[in-house]
Amino acid sequence: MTSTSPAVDQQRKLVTSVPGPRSQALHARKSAAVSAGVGVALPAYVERAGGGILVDVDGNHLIDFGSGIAVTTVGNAAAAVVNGVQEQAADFTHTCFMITPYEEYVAVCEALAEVTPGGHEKRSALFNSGAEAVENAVKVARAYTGRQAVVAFDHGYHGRTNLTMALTAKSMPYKHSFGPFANEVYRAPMAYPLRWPGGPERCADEAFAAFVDTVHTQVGESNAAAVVIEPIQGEGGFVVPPAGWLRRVADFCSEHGILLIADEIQTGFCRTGDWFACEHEDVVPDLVTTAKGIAGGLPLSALTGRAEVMDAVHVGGLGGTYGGNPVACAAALGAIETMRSEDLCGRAKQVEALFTERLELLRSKYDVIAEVRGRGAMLAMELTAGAGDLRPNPTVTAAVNAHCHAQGLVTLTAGTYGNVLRFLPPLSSPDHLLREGLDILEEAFASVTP
Ligand code: PLZ
Repeated sequence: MTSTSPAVDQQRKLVTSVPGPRSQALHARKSAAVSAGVGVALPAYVERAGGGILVDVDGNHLIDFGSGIAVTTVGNAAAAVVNGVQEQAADFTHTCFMITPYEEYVAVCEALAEVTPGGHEKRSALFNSGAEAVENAVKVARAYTGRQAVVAFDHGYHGRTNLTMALTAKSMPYKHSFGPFANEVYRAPMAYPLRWPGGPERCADEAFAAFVDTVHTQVGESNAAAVVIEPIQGEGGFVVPPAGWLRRVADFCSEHGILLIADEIQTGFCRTGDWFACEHEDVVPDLVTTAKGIAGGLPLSALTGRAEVMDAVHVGGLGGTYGGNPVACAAALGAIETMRSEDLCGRAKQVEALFTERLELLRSKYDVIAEVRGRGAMLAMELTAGAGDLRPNPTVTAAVNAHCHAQGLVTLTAGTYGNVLRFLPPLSSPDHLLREGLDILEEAFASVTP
């Protein structure tokens, strides 16, 4: 356990069913007050959290394998984040950086220049959500290149705003009934080894050829402003492209003056065992979008890129009332400091070793588990019909997930077909909770598979 979470007892404890009566009462209020469009995966209402535990209003201590979708990488209510937030909130909560600026915004941009891939000169701009960072990446790429088209990938996820819905691949629940979508967005096949028609061995070559073909025939190289890619896909099911594929995409982009936008919103900030997932592939993107793990739970996102690209925008072209809010910036400075001082990249690699051994054991036992994949503390298993039949198995996925929830383990699903269980534990979680969570997962498979 890290030093960031002393307050919450680091033990799983179930004192009621999950969700318990108080959570159920709150959920009834939720249904009467909150739009039905806002779904809830596990209606256990949280009161406190820290280390690897979420405490609900009934007093249940749940093991967290989700980090609020890869956000609380440094742990919930991490000490440096809490201190930064408290001090900053007492000093001032808002001025609007575009009106009267403050040091914390500049300091976050300096930190981003240090930790993002590449030693070149960089500039950043700060926003509130991941989707907003992606939207601004497209704006900057268009302004710099004077071109309009943007290429995204099958199974990709980039947000819920109009432009990012267009970039996101999956219809239900993200796009269904919400069109029309922004135009000049094109989609290329993703290098998805398990599901590549020619098989995993041919995936790298054939997927690269298909990408080149899409750009050449459907877009035209000279019309393409940017290619937007998650180096490991998040919502799409933790799809890890074959080694070398991203490098080839990057080289193709630079050959044709197309900017490479790496969406590291889910993969960034130590999650995969490196500061950013592109590093593993030795790829230096022109623009990087970050959010989630950046500020330990406060809403903050960033766009970081080559100085000449980021500075190509006219003065006043980027901004927003709250972008780079001082309290969120103070939280980010605390979170980044914690990642450094506690070597959370190293911790993510330990988590990978601990999980991979257990998940592979499960895969050898249950043939519905077609693949274990991911990197660092971003790991997943894809469930299929079994015995070489790759038809997606969302039914067993949902049953395993529900069993985990009832036992006090917060797991998440993902994937275009809803057949991926994904694991994103906070890097502040002690080993004994990770092991206990994996025990519960094992019981879940034993109880739901015939
Ligand atoms: N890009 C790669 O993972 C957010 C979304 C969950 P926002 N992923 C979780 C949901 O159902 O809304 C995400 C991401 C990648 C962009 C985003 C968007 O980030 O902060 O949710 O806007």
